[in-house]
Amino acid sequence: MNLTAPVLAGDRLALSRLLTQVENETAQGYAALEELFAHTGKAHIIGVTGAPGTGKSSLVNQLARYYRQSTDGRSPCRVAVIAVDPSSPFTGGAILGDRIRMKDLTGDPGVFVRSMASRGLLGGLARTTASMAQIFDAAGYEVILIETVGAGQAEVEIARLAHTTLVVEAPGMGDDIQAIKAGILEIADILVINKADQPGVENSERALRSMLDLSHPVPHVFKQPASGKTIQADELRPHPGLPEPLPFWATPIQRTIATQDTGTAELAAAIHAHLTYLKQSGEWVYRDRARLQAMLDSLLQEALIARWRETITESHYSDILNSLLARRITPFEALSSMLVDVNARTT
Ligand SMILES: Nc1nc2c(ncn2[C@@H]2O[C@H](COP(=O)(O)OP(=O)(O)OP(=O)(O)O)[C@@H](O)[C@H]2O)c(=O)[nH]1
Ligand SMILES: [Mg+2]
Repeated sequence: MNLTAPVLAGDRLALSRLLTQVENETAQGYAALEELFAHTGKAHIIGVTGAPGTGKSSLVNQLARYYRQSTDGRSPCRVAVIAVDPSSPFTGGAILGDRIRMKDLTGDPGVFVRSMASRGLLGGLARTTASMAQIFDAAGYEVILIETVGAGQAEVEIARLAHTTLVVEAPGMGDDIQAIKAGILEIADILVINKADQPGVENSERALRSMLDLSHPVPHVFKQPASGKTIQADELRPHPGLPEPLPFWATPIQRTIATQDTGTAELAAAIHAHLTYLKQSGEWVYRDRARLQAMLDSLLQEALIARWRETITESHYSDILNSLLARRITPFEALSSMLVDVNARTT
């Protein structure tokens, strides 16, 4: 059954089924992603990451509620939430907890909450999350909130998918340097100190601010691996008539108390300011391009490796591995002999 038409028409059951197909990497799921691709590129993808228990789900709940209200003359947005649970052994109960934390949102037809456990995912967390975000985007959800725990490689990859990344801290969560050690500050567009009702807020803010002062904004440069040419951000500016891009985005620190809905509007304002920055500076287009390039490169890599593996027998491959193991040849010698094999076959 083709699910793309009902998904585009706003059918929630079809959407739910399609998300499952994509999660299971079925052929129908892939086909639907292809069909929906032209409808993507509109949603504002917001990543919410941080250490366990800092209040990410509570915050996502408040933000979603905020976007559902029509304040400041804006009409309510349709909001999708993807809650990713990458470290199941430690946060086994997280998904159940999220259901409770986000119960305010159930029953609202303009909100769709989807939890995803990484266990058993075939294609990797980042890719599945990206595909799900694409579906929500095509289905007309203007805001997509993605919650991830921790600071691992998966979170950094998911942050790359987001237009705006919130890193959530809480006062007194042991060492504030924890997050910084993991390099998570580098991915933050907005730093949130949640649980601002608890002691130690000033200390956390001071520590974070001094870390921010130490970091320097980096100019945006994209590499084109194929040609080896580097594209300067300037060459990609979408409209020559746009105002000069702001030199950089200065990461703000926002305090919130998610359990009391304090600071939500201010946080939403900071998110909106970041969106405006992305659009006006042309960075929106750069990030879209970088994201699509990463997707294309990984597809290319997989396809080329698969094609190459077809040209070489398992026994030949293991002979070469054995020669490597015995130090009879070097890795580069192995590589060139294998590539010679391919060339001999294709010419
Ligand atoms: N005092 C206080 N408690 C909060 C605040 N925000 C969240 N909490 C509580 O902190 C606990 C964890 O909140 P969650 O929203 O589940 O945190 P999380 O970061 O999503 O947790 P994981 O997904 O398990 O990493 C819950 O008991 C919340 O009620 C806050 O601003 N102040
Ligand atoms: Mg959570």
